[in-house]
Amino acid sequence: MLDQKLISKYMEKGFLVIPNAFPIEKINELMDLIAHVIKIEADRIGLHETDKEKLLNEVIIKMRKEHPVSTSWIYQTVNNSNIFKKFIYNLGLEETISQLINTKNIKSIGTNSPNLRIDFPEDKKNTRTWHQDGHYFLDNSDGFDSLVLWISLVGANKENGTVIICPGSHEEKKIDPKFESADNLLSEQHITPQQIVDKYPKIDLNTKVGDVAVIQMDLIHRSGYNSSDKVRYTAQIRYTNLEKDDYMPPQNMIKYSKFSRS
Ligand SMILES: O=C(O)CCC(=O)C(=O)O
Repeated sequence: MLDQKLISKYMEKGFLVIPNAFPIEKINELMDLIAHVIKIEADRIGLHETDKEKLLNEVIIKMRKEHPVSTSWIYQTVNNSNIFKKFIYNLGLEETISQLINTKNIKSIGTNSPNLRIDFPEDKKNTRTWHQDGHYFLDNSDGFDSLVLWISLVGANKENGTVIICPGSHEEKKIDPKFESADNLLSEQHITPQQIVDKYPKIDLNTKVGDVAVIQMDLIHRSGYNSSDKVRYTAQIRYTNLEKDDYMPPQNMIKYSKFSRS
């Protein structure tokens, strides 16, 4: 449960960092799973390694350079694994979420788009530029009815490209974005105009393993640049208030890609 002071801070700034939001064992179990999936693919292409840290960094970084399709397969495979779903749907933060999206009943929390992020050193292709998640997730129209939970699976900071936010920018509500349609590699983009971004100070979220950031749906934010030599692992899930009259439950389509792995 959050006290009123923290709730007021969230309402004013549009974000909150909750330190040590859940036991480290939960993160360890998920990181074991990620290393396990990397090992399945690494063994298949002849990159034999058993050390967890090496699998999570050196091996997957090498794979991305030499077998990029394999890293997409790993990403999608983790997202669909039993352990990832168990992790993301059992964070145990329902009371906090209910307070922040203001549901009358704790049962009235909807979810959308749980996903792992694997942010590689020096990558620019998969990072997100300035945006508001409210343009991508239409479950509720009011930014305070939904939020993004951003989970630090490793420590995140400026060096490894942590998320950068514009505190207070949620007050703008939804700003008309510049739209870029999807191409083969990138999904569609709703980019916040730079002149709006320039009005705000910027904060690089500094988080430790097990900390979570709560981001109001209209808050302007972006990915940083990972200039370290390690992968930045995070997980995200969106929560929505399904009591609201305008609540639209999303309908997910099952889509399969061929994954021509070498
Ligand atoms: O790079 C990040 O961790 C933030 C990504 C993000 O803002 C998003 O996926 O909506």
